[in-house]
Amino acid sequence: MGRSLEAEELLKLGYEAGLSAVGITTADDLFPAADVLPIRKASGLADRMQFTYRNPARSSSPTRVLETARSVITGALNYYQGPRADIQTSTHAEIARYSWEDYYAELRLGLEPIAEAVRQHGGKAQILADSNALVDRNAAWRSGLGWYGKNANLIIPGHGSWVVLGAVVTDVELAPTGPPQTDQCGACSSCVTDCPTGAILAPGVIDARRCIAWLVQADGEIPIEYRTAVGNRIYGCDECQEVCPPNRSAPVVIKSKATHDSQTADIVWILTCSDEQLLAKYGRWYIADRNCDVIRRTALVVLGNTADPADQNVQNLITRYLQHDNPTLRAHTVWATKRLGLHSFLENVDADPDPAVQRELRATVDTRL
Ligand code: B12
Repeated sequence: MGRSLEAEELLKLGYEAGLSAVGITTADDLFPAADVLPIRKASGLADRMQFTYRNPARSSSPTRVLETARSVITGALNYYQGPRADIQTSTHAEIARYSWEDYYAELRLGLEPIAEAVRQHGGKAQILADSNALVDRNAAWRSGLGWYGKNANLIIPGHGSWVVLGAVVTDVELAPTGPPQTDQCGACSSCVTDCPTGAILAPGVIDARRCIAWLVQADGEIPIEYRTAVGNRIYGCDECQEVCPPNRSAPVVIKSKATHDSQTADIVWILTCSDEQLLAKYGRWYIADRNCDVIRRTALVVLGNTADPADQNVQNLITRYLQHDNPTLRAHTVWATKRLGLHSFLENVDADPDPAVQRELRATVDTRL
């Protein structure tokens, strides 16, 4: 190994490669995540989520990523793009900002020169971007990049929480940055009061069973009591971030410009395309078991919440999905049909043998119009 690698050089490389914030922490186990993950799992707040919950001890330990790890270099990439494009039709749905484009690819490009410099000095380096190997917010928080907002997001001074987070785990010992930032939300609790489903139970505590970001990606049924709140969201939910004051003044630093087609999804297309077409377009999304019916189910909820019931395309979709092979889709279509006030379409499905569909037929639904 040549001369020793300085922390400052690595931070500089990260900034030069486009990262919005770069920091360093030790490879010690991550707290509070190591304590909090098992508690959230045991209390049910994690619902059926796997991710970092699959093996909390592993996801809280940088030395499980690299046995000889001594340091973790953390990086944040601001993906904010300013005001959203207008939703152009009643069958277009909103995609959360972090999924407009592949920001994890860009984040990785920012982390690569750091990993490369470590390797050139004879060290080992492992890049984590869009991985469940570590609790990213905890590593970034401990390296001083930002503070935990009441919405649990890491808020980075000057950038807000519109960032994706990643890391380089290395066996090189580096001077940590920091200290961890203390709360700067103060008395503001806009995210808590404006969450459409009341999913923020206490500062930093999200109940995944109510969080729309999880409800729209979890498989199975979207609980009936939250379907109206899903609104026009097909993937992710930005509400607790849109109302966050530091986020409203976030700078636009990313060079790319997401098109209308990247910011919104056409529900009619989603409900008529093949699995192959859907995965070709939205394969970057987390889709459990690559089961496209999960996305179609959410699309049916959006249809009920936003579409024009007089639209022939919408009526055709209702007719078609009331006869779908998948009972979960039929059940959600019954809900959408009632929500659109198209009750007469349900006359022929009274005898549906599926218990979930029967439950939906009996349920009371507020008609939208
Ligand atoms: C599972 C997961 C989810 C789940 C659960 C979210 C959650 N809150 O845990 C779901 C699917 C709901 C989700 C949603 C979103 N996610 Co997500 N998700 C993850 C993932 C894979 C693991 C997170 C995790 O381990 N959570 C475990 C729990 C225990 O952690 P926590 O809720 O953050 O809890 C912390 C706080 O409670 C804090 N804490 C402890 N005590 C106290 C006390 C106080 C007073 C406070 C304020 C905090 C606090 O410490 C805890 C441990 O770190 C990470 C990627 C990764 N590998 O880390 C991305 C990640 C957290 N998600 C991210 C994003 C962008 C989102 C969404 C914004 C996407 C969207 N627009 O829909 C939403 C935001 C929802 C929210 N408000 O949290 C980013 C967050 C970036 C940031 N600035 O924080 C990450 C880091 C992905 C990435 N690498 O960029 N996500």
